[in-house]
Amino acid sequence: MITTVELPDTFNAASILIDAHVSEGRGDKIAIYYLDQEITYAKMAEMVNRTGNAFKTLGVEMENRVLLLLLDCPEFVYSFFGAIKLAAVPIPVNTLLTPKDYEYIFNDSRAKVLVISAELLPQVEKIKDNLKYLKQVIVVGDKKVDYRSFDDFIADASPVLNTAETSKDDVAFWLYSSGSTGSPKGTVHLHHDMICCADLYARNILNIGPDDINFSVAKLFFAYGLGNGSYFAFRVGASTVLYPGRPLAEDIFQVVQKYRPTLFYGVPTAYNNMLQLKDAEKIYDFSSVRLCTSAGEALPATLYHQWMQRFNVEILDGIGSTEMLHIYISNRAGEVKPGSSGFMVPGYEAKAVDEDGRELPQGEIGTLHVKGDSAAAYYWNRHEKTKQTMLGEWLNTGDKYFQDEGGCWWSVGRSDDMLKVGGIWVSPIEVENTLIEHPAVLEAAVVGAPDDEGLIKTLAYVVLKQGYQPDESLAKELQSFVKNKIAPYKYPRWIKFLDELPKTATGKIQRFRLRIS
Ligand code: 3UK
Repeated sequence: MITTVELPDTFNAASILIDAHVSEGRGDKIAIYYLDQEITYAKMAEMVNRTGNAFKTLGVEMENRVLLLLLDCPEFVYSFFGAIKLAAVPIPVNTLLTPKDYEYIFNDSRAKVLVISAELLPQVEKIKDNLKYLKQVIVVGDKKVDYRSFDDFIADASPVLNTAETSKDDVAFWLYSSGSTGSPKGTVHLHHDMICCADLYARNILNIGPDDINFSVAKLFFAYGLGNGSYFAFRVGASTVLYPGRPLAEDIFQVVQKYRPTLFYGVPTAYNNMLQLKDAEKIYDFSSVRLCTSAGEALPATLYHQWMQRFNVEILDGIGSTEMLHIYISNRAGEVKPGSSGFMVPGYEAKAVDEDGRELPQGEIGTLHVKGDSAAAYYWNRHEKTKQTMLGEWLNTGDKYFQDEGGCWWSVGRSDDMLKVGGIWVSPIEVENTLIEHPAVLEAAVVGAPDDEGLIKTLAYVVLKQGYQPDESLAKELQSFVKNKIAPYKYPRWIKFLDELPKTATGKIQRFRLRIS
């Protein structure tokens, strides 16, 4: 087990993740599978250098930010590590946002250069007159008359690039945290952070090695996807499959069948959608996958069991965040506790605290604070938020958790989602997980709503599976179903049927949109 990650004071993440493979003789190994291309470590290192040199010609210097608004593709990797090798600061941006969001992020970051997928250009063109700092746009994909193409941009750039002299604590990249309320926050990560996550989580928990092929349903712009789809593989000389399309269930299965990944990184919604495909386990070959992971939101136990039964491979649920960069509490292969987040990843520490920040005894629900070397240094230009979240060595996750007698951590929702009904905590997640065990229910979101007395009770929004009709008798049936499965006081006093649930761009249910005050 690796419990501490030692790095020299002078350190650049691109040296270990990109250049070491060539200097240590692994240049011919495949780093990236993309459509019909197989990109070796040598080719990747050359393209990283060319891209870094091309950034220099635009005047990009140490500490300058570069925005990446890219679908998953090799140019993402070249731009990300090309910038890092220069000591510039790449900022991968969520590709599912609105023009208004881009206006905020681009101006907040003050980046002068944007690398963008051609498909996403229309989203930015709508707001281009409002962008105060952006000067140069490089387009990946179709050639656009008004813009410089990525291919032209790097065509004459030298394939040799010296690594900038960075310290292990230099800023390496930012990620904007999606946040269900308020503006997104530029979360600042340092050069040592990626190595820390790769060693503590991917090597310790997934036992990742050079023969692994990684495929992440979560995209590279997401902190979860960035590790899964890039630096986990590059830490150990393994391969990654990059897929630019939307993660529809059939397409995910087809990607798996084509590239035969050994590690599959999903999110609960994706597993749920994949399970909705009748006979998928008979139609598609999933046998190359030795381990699946899940993060982003808690994986309900029923999904774990259904998946296990049909695909015979474990899903390791683990909790991570943009701030911690990757997963710090996770289930272990062979020892999964379905419905839980699992145990501490070696090298991290956690505690559940009360409102005054005092550590609570085992078994009590509190706010989860976590400590570990991959934690973000601060939020850009958000001093108050930084002070509320980064508490010295500890980081306030805003999640409600408790630890059982065995040391396993269980999520009971976000601080702001937890409900007190009749003075007792009710976890909306527990009620939701119970509802989706009912054969008619596809998805559920539970929120607090006031009754005639102004007391908070639970209200469940339910999306039905195809073939089921919403009516009063089904609502009653669902209520008694919950009453019979968990503590009766937790049953939803009201059931409302919806066609779909409001979700963030990354697929999390937005309970706050459903709340009635
Ligand atoms: C929630 C979970 C229960 C939790 C992420 C893995 O999701 C990631 O990052 P975000 O910044 O959101 C963080 C918040 O999402 N959450 C995530 N995973 C779980 N809740 N069980 C889980 N397994 O509220 C957390 O604070 O979008 C996940 C790796 C890197 C990540 N950035």
